[in-house]
Amino acid sequence: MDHKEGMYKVRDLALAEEGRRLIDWAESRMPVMMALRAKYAETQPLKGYRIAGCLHVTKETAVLVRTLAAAGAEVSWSGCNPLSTHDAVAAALADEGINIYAWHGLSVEDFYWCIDQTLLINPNLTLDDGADLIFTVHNKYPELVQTIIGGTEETTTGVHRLRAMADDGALNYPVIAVNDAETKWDFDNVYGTGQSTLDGIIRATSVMLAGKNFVVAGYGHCGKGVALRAKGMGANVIVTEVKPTAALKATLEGMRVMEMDEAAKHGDVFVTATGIKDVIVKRHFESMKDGAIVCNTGHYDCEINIADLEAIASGKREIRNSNEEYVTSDGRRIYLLAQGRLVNLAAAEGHPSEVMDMSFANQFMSQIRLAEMHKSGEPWENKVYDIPAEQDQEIARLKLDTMSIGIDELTPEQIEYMDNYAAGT
Ligand code: ARJ
Repeated sequence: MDHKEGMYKVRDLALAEEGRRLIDWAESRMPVMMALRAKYAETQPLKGYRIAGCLHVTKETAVLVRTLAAAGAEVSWSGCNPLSTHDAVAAALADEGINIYAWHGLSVEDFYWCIDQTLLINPNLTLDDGADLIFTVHNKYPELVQTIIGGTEETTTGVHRLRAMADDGALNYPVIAVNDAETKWDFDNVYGTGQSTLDGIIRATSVMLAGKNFVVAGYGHCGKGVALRAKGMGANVIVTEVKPTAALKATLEGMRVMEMDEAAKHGDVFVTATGIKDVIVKRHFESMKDGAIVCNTGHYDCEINIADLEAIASGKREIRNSNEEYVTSDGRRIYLLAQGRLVNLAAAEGHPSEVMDMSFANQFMSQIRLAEMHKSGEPWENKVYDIPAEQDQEIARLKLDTMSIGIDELTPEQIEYMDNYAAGT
């Protein structure tokens, strides 16, 4: 372990060169971020701001970190999941002078120690994925709230937590819900999760997906993405849901919908994508087929009740990377991937850079917006804010430009027609 007090703690600084190559590769796929970096390196909108971030330490996140630093910010960082840190990327960031506390496979105790360290810079902005950092600030270091002007949140689960906090009057500074940008949830959550989840399952198992009964729990944006891609690979997709409209959508999109109690008997592969705990529990494990593969792509590791699996297992062994074989007392083998943590980040590399390009453009622009709000001297309320619709269109337009895709423009006559409610048959 390489540790410099007040600066970094990473697995091995000697990995920095490998990490730099990974980040350079990601940069070559993230043209929107590179354009924003070039633009804001000139104007330094984040100069004088100290940002503490808690988000998966991947090559894509490193591009965000470099961009925040290029715009003038002082940055400190930790990972938001014990299994998603890429040690080479962490080493490269430490080597570039970023305060970073992250290594792969850390304990839950060390996870919170890392968050504590990132707060030593006395941040005035926070950047979360899952709200663990902002929650730590509120719970453990409430005095920091006085100098924090705002925060941003990356993911659905975090936005849920923050809205609940705001409803309780317990949120003590404004937060922008990056997740709720159209250029985030409609791309990252759907196509990002779809590809990276299958990538994680394939890396951990190498199984053929065609012909498998592939059970997806939850047909929100993430579950839908996974189901669509699994279907595209030739799997028979079964969806389980609690929400009637989501179940109907899944049905009309060609998925079979049934209760988990029934799906448990048929599934060859199970993926949870609900954001809710105890989606797969003891009675489900008890009815699964020999050889069933179980994993999660929701934010926290509570969707699959692992204690229940342990309770019915007579033994377990790691059969491959990110793949543990549990043998039940009646002799069936059940394979749990990535210890029930985000399979796409723990067993693969998370979403592809191309889609994180838009998610992180929203993060970056939202941090700048908070700094601008602060400079304007007109503070916001302690609420959860959406990103402005113009930001979505601007980022989408930038992305299209980098893909050399042109779109049409409305003529003045068309605009007039749209606004004219009197025009009918
Ligand atoms: C960093 C990633 C990556 C990646 O945006 C996604 C989200 O909402 C998360 C829930 O924790 C994960 C996050 N994500 C997916 N892929 N963050 N780098 N490559």
